[in-house]
Amino acid sequence: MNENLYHRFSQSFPEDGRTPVLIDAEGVIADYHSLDTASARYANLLTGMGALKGDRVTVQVEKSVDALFHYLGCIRAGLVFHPLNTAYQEGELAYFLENAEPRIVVGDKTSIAILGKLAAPDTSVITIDLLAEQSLAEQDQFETALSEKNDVAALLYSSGTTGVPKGIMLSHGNLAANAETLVSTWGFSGEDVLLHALPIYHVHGLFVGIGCVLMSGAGMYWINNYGIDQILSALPSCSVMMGVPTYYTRLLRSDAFTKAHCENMRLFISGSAPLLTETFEAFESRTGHLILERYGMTETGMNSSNPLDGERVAGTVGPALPDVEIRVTDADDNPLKSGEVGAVQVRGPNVFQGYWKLPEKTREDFTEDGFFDTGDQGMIDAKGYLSIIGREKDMIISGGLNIYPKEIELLLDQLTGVSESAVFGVAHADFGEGVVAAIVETEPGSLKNADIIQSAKSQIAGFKVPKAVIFLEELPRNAMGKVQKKQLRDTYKDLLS
Ligand code: MLC
Ligand code: AMP
Repeated sequence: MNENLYHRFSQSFPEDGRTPVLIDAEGVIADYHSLDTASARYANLLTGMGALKGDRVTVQVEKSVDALFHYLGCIRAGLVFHPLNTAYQEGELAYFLENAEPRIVVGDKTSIAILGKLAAPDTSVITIDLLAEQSLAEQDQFETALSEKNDVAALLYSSGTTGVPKGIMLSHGNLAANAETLVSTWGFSGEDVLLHALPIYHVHGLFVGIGCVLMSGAGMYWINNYGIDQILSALPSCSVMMGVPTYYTRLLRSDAFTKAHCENMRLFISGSAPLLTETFEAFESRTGHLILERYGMTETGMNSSNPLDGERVAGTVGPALPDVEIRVTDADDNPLKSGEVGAVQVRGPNVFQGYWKLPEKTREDFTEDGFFDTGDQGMIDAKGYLSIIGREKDMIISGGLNIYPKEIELLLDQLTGVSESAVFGVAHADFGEGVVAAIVETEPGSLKNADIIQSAKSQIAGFKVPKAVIFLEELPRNAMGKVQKKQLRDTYKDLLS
């Protein structure tokens, strides 16, 4: 059997190819037949450019319909799709291009010059616009590549506590199994229209959103950039919405948002960051809907979800998905009893194939009996519902995007006049958590906040740039010399709210 993700999707496509798959404010953008032929043309074009099964295609482009068709073309051709956040700057991109060793690099007008400069000499570097134009000359049929379950379909990077990004290898089997489980857990069908406003360079928008739609023959209302007016005008045409918590807090802050917008909606899903109980409650009282919170990560796809039909409990991420095992353990990987807090570990067909070129690190993160250690701390209650209590990893989640303090600290420490720094997260009214940098100067009084922020802005993606900088005479440390981030978080907890 062909385990290629696109092949698995295509088995759920509606019989009538004229069924809409993409709509927007103007009407139908694409039906299933045109999605199939467009992805075939991209697959023909990419293979014609010399890309072979398993080759990486690195992509840094704004969200668009062409970007979606190109993604599906890569999958169909058995190529490894490697998407990058469009906010990444030159210094960040250099590492990804060197490490992933792509055969083809795709950018857009704004990024192509830098991508071209950074790519290895034998790489094809091309804009998505030119690809789209050239694809029109290709055959609109393509025999989807034969893939095995464990063949890698996508490579997504996550930074990690050392500040060096790790490539996460996700297979066709991982992505298909998770999409199928989510379709049945959340009751997706051909009747659904998903409000798709998430970026398509992360797991949430790329695999969860698109995966649920294509694995059930549903439709998507396609929004390239999250904007409150677009969401409000889209909602009445939709039945399901997916978002990070910021999407919901922004909706609640809009006085124009009422129950009437939700008349056709059956489900609001939140994930990628903790949803505050106050958001859950305010949303219920405004709309009558209980937001369904689920939990996942790039390495594993989705692991747990509050139920579609049963009780949705605020502050929890629900029971494990049907084919996923979740346990909470002590430091020696021994399972703990319900109610006890420990490491969250996961096993199942959703769990990734390993870190790209890092077999040692992969071994470290799996237990002997095959569970992946997520780095999250949690607790499972007597009903089997998981709560995420904290993180063992030093990580900030801002507006659903992960930021690893080490990476920012390494950058700040290199600035002239900085002796040392500590980066931590505090509550932020819009983004859930916001980045704060504490800096010790080599000469007290010599640096200005604005200069530090400006330097950071010129070197790293905007979402990682500290929202506030504070100057300290020294960093708080324990007897072992370790910086006390908890103390910093507690002292400055109201700085950004
Ligand atoms: C943008 N900015 C952010 C930010 N996004 N700052 C902190 N955190 C963020 N997430 C900054 C910009 O650099 C800019 O700074 C200013 O805020 C406004 O930028 P913008 O582009 O206008 O912001 P906006 O379009 O409003 O974007 C905010 C957002 C977006 C929340 C809509 O970040 C978003 O779509 N987040 C979702 C990310 C996502 O898909 N996560 C899933 C990961 S998968 P300045 O200084 O220049 O003004 C995963 C697994 C799982 O985690 O379980 O799902
Ligand atoms: P990423 O590495 O971007 O895939 O982010 C995954 C991390 O996001 C997880 O390890 C969790 O720490 C966090 N996360 C995802 N969903 C939730 C949720 N519903 N509640 C709390 N944390 C979450």
